[in-house]
Amino acid sequence: MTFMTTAKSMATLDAAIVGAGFAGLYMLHRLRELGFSARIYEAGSGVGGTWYWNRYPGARCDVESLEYSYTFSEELRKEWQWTERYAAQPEILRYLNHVADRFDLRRDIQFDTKIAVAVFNESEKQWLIETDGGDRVAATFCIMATGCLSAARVPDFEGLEIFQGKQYHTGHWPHEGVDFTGQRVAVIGTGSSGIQSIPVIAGQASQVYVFQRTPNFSVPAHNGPIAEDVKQDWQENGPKYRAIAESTPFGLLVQSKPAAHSALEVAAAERERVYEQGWQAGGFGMIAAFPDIVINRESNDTAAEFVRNKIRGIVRNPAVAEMLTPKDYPIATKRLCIDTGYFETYNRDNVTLIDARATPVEALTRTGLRTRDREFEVDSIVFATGFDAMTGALNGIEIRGRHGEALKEKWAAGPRTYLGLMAAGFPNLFTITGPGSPSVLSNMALSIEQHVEWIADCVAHLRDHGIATIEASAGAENEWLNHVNETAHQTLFPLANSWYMGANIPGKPRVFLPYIGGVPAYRQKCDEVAARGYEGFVLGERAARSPA
Ligand code: NA7
Repeated sequence: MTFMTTAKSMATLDAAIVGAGFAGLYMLHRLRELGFSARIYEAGSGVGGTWYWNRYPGARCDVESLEYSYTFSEELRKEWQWTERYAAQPEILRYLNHVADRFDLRRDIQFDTKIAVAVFNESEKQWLIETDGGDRVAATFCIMATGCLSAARVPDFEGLEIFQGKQYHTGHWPHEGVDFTGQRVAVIGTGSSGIQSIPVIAGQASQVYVFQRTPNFSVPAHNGPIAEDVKQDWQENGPKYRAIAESTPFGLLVQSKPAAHSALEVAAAERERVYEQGWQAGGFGMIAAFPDIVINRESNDTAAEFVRNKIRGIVRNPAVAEMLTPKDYPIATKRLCIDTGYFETYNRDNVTLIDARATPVEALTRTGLRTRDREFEVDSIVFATGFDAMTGALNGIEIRGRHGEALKEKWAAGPRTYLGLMAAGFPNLFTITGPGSPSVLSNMALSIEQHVEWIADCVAHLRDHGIATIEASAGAENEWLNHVNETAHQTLFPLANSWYMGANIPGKPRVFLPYIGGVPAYRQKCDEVAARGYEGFVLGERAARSPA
């Protein structure tokens, strides 16, 4: 489908924002504060993005609640009280609803609306946007707040339509919840979503069959209530902690005190002590202990072996423990999972682990599913099979820039952006936490705030200087892409078949999608670019009409 009408009869906006998650909500607020007219288009019936859709049992953020928060408003920061160290999905969704209400955002959000087409009109210098319901809008700026993990994916199994039981994808979980009591349940996939949901499902179901293609490294969350003194400390020092987090590679406080030396420079006993301390503390601390864990294979092996031994110590059946033990990729190069009782779940009598690499799921049947070896009769199938990460949601929209070029075509060999913010040939189209930015390799809340503020400052600059368009120059885009790739290849990340590499989607180009140069270097680059009059961007003609 291609946009055919002219802009004449359409509503016009300064900015159309796609998505009402963490990013879209703040973008709307920020633009409104600057006096722009803006509207969010959101596929769901409510705000929340990831936290609206991912309602599977056990869903939690793997970044600590106190850090996974907006910091742009002191009032908001002071009035909101997180209850748990790692907030569960309902609490995060409540938070985002609170934000939407507090800043009166809903009146500029159109729910139940997917953007189908966005085409840049060269003569008007506007984006012409069409929704799945046929609504049309013209906007000077189109801002994609579409999320990095929002295009849920069910593998292309034969028989999906003939299975008579219930099927669920963790990323599209029914709002009313699912009671698995007494059921036989198949769970396919052991990434974060599988690892979080399997213990909860196993507590209800009569029998759970877990189909594992690749075992994952996982460390305990040690979740629990946040102590009053910790809350108090954050009330007083929250901004200070955010500033410290911003100085760390992944924007996480837990990285603020890494050892100054390689994991290999300490005696084995000391290393073990450090890892044990991290394990006992819970969360990402264990792999943040030494600075070279994701750079040096030998260092990485020491951390990986520590976790492997933990798995062997927890899981009673040695054959099952071996199956659960990752061996063919470095720890943390697939996203490290943070769990509550995951490996312990395999000590239950009602949980069976199936090696879906040795015996892949071949097809769904009327009563369950079939591998090469045997059939499994089940009442429900849970697809914890992940997402077309970072590019899936964008490629799901027909986006056309100058000369009708499709973004999907431009990105056929992998996404090309400058700073993960803009793509050459697509003027006035911004991607919040787009490919080529730290995004999923950072605390998303922190990176979203940085992007939103950069984009808001940028469009205000254009308005104030009467400039109609901004776009990445082809040269800057090339240089950035090379830098993103070179930086990734200085690490161990490309060694894993991860969604960071696009490896989970058949046919997807195998390139490293986020930027791993670290939050501080990235922020500095963005700030410098802006301070030098948007270096690397082409600022277009004077506006025919001034936005706002
Ligand atoms: P992930 O991390 O992409 O995990 C998906 C899982 O599904 C993973 O174990 C895959 O195995 C598995 N998978 C995918 N396709 C198949 C087939 N055909 N057969 C068997 N198993 C399959 O998605 P999540 O939703 O768990 O987590 C996404 C992110 O959300 C997470 O990293 C956090 O950042 C939050 P594979 O490893 O590809 O062999």
